[in-house]
Amino acid sequence: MTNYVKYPLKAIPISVQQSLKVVTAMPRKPIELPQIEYMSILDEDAVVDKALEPKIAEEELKNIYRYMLLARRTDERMLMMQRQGRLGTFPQSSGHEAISMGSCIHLKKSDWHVPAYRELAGLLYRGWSIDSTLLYWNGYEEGARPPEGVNDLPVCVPIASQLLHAAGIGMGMNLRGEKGVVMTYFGDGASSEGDTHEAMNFAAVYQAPVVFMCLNNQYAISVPLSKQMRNATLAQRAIAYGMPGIRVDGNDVLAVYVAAKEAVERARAGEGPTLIEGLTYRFTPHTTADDPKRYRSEEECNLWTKREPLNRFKKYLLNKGVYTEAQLTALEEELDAEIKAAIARTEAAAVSEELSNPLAMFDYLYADMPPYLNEQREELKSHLDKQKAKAGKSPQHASGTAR
Ligand SMILES: Cc1ncc(C[n+]2csc(CCOP(=O)(O)OP(=O)(O)O)c2C)c(N)n1
Ligand SMILES: [Mg+2]
Repeated sequence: MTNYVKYPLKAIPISVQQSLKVVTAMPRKPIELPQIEYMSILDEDAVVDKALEPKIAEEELKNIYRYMLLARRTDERMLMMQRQGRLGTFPQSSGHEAISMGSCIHLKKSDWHVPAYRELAGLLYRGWSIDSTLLYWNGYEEGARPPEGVNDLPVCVPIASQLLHAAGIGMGMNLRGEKGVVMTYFGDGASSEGDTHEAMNFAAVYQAPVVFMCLNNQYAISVPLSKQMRNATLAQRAIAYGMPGIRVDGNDVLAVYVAAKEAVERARAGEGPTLIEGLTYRFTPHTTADDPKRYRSEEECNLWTKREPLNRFKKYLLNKGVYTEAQLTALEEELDAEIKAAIARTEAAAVSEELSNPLAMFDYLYADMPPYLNEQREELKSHLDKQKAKAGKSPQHASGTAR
């Protein structure tokens, strides 16, 4: 009778067990693993590495700058509005424009753009109006409706959940035989969520055409990177999943552009997902409700603010002769006027009968509303009618009140 050694799942004959022993007695040697690169092309003084500089058509350079600037000016105006009580709490996108624009510029309309919540530049570029952003952060779900003609998902606040959607969309495309790319965004904090692991593993196993763009801004609210991970880079996790990974200077739009272009080309060619880590810094508070002075030094913040992406790219464009100072001033004025008009439109819309009617919250969920919701709707309606009769006018939201 063979002498079996019990192994958790099945019985292994002693002879096999012995051959395993032989394997463990073999010399130790390093296992060859891919290397992780760091790439930076335009340094913080706007000095460009000529050998790495990508050839980008002037129109495309202008487009990238336009949407980076539009996002920055909108973000700054939104902060003032929030402080004036005209906007709800929101997360600023300032400082993250290079990661957003350097990557989504490579997408076709039919590709999928799956953002988190600091990709304002990319959203505006994809055709989302400034109005939609203002509505969204004032609590109106109308601001989450994607524009016609693009495959975009709305802003995603539940951390890392969008990565599963992105992996699923990519796997679905493969099953349907569609050729497209999914570009999705997440933070360093999100990288600690189980969802991130599941999304990357599935995307790699099924060779889904997904580009995972990590905005490593070194903080998850008040938690610094050192309390999120022990590894030197986030990009190196790509090795574990079996996909290419790279760390780029996330404040250098040219480096993001090159890394994202390569990743998108691989995805289109059926070569699966890529992880790109953009190293950047959140020089603003986490949201307008946060006070970063409580957990980090002003010195650190000032150091990184000097490295921010917009000014660096502006200097590059001026040096290259793509713009003159006068043209840039004119562009700023043009964009500021766009923002001003959008604010006027949305503040008027917010008090319109259509958007300010609280009964709308019952209207779009069920084709046939369950009886208990019908009852609640009737109760609210009679309450509002009474209020209306009392005030002699229709009930309205106070401006700046989130729903
Ligand atoms: C599933 C989930 N858990 C917790 C939160 C609360 N939350 C909001 S932002 C945030 C930190 C996210 O940090 P990071 O991924 O680095 O993104 P950043 O805000 O720095 O861009 C947390 C924990 C949430 N929105 N969703
Ligand atoms: Mg972060």
